[in-house]
Amino acid sequence: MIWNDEFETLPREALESLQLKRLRNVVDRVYNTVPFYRRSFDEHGVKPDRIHSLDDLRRLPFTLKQDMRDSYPYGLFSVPLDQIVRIHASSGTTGKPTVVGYTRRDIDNWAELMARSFVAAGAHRGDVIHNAYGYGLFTGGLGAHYGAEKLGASVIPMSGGNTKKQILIMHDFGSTVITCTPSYSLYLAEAIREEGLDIRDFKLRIGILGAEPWSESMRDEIEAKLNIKAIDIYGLSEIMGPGVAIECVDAQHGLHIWEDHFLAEIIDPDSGEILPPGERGELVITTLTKEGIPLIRYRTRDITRLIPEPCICGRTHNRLARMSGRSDDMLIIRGVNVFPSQIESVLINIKGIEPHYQLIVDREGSLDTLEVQVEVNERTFSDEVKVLQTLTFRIQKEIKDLLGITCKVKLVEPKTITRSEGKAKRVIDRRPPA
Ligand code: DLL
Repeated sequence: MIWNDEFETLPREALESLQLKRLRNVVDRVYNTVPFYRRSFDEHGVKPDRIHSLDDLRRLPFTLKQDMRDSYPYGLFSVPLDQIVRIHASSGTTGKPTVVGYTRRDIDNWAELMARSFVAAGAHRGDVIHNAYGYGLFTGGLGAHYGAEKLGASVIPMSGGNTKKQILIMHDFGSTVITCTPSYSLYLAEAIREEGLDIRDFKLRIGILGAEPWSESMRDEIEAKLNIKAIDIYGLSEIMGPGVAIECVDAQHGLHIWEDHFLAEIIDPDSGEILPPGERGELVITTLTKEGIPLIRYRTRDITRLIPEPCICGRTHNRLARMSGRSDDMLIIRGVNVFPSQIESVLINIKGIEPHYQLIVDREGSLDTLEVQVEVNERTFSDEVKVLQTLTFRIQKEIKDLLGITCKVKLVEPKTITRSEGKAKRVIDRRPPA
C-alpha cells in the first residue's frame, strides 16, 4: 500500500526536476529572508541565481548545529513569528536547546510525510496506534500523532513513562501499532513478561521505532519478543522530526527518504567532499519545502550511505542504510574508531545476556580504557562463577576480533542498567577533555 501514489512513485526524472524547482525557490527565499544565509552565501561568493542544476548545490556552504545555536532562539526563522504555529526544541548536551518553528503548511507537510511513513510501515486506517514517543518539546510525540490522525487511524496519545499503564492500555485497548524508541520497546517486552502476561494476548502487529541508533540483531530480538514487524524510522527536529525517512515493510531494508521534501547528500565528515553513491559518510540534508526554518545543506552528523538500487515496493525515493551512529557518538579509543552500535551487535548475538548495556570510557594515565557493562539474564546469573567467566572472556574476545581493542567486560545483575523511556544513554565518557 502507498499513501500518496503520485509523489511516492514519481519517476526519477520528474522527481529531480521537482527537486530543482523547489531547491531554487528555497535558496532564493533564505537568501532574501534570513540574514545568516545572505552573509554566508556572500562570503562564499555564491548568489541564488547560480543554482541551475541539482549538482550546483555543492556550491553552497554547509549549515551546522552551531549555526543554529548561534542564532538562538529564532535567528534562522525565515518567516515572522506571527506565521509560526508550533515551536519544538531538542535538548543538546551543551546548555541551550536547538529551536525550530513550523508554519501551518509545515505542520500539514509533516503530517503528510508521517502518514506516508505509517503506510510504508504497513499501518492503515483502522489501526490503533499506541504512541509512546514523548509529547512536548521533543518532536516524536506530536509528529507521530498528527501523522496517525491524518492517516485516519485511532491514535492513543500515551507519551512516555508509566510502563504498567502502557501495558494495561495496550492490552485492553487492542493497540495494533506501537511507536516508541527501540530500547523502550524491549523494556516493554520485558515488563509484559514480568507481569505474567502472554504477548499472544496482545494485538500488536507493527513497531515504528526510531530516535536512536539500533542494530539488525536488536530488530530480531524485538520482533521475537513482541511478536511484531519492527520498522526503522528516522528523523531529527532540525529537519522536521520523525518521518524524514522510513523503511518499507516490503523490503525492510533501507529507509526511503522523502525526496520531494528533502535533498540528501553523503559527505566525508572530515573533508566535506561529496562521496560517490553507496559510500558511507555523513548525511547532509537540504529542506525543499519548509517555510518556518528552511535549512540548506544541514550537517546531521549521522552516518549512513545511500542505497541507490530501486526498491521492490515501487517507491522511487532513494533509501538510506540504517544509521550506524552519529559522527559525534563515535568514540576514539586508543586511536580506534568505535561506534556503540558495533558493540551492541556483538552483545546481542551472545546467549545468556540481555540487550541492556552501557559503555564506560575513561583514561588511566595516557591510555583510554573501555569497560562494557552488560546485564546477564536471570538464568545465567544463577550459574556458576566458571560459566560467568567463560561468558566474560567470550565477549571480550568477540569485541577484540571485531574492533581490535581490548576492553574490560563487567557482567551485571539483571535490571541494574537504567531503563530509558526515551532515548537510551549507552555511553558514559569520563575522560577529561583534551
Ligand atoms: O529523535 C526525531 C524522531 C522521533 C525520530 C521519533 C524518529 C522517531 P531529535 O531528538 O532531534 O529528533 O534527535 C535526532 O536522533 O540526528 C539521530 O542521531 C538520532 N536518530 C533519530 N532516528 C534514528 C534512527 C528525533 N532511526 C537524532 N536510527 C538524529 C538512528 C536515529 N538514529
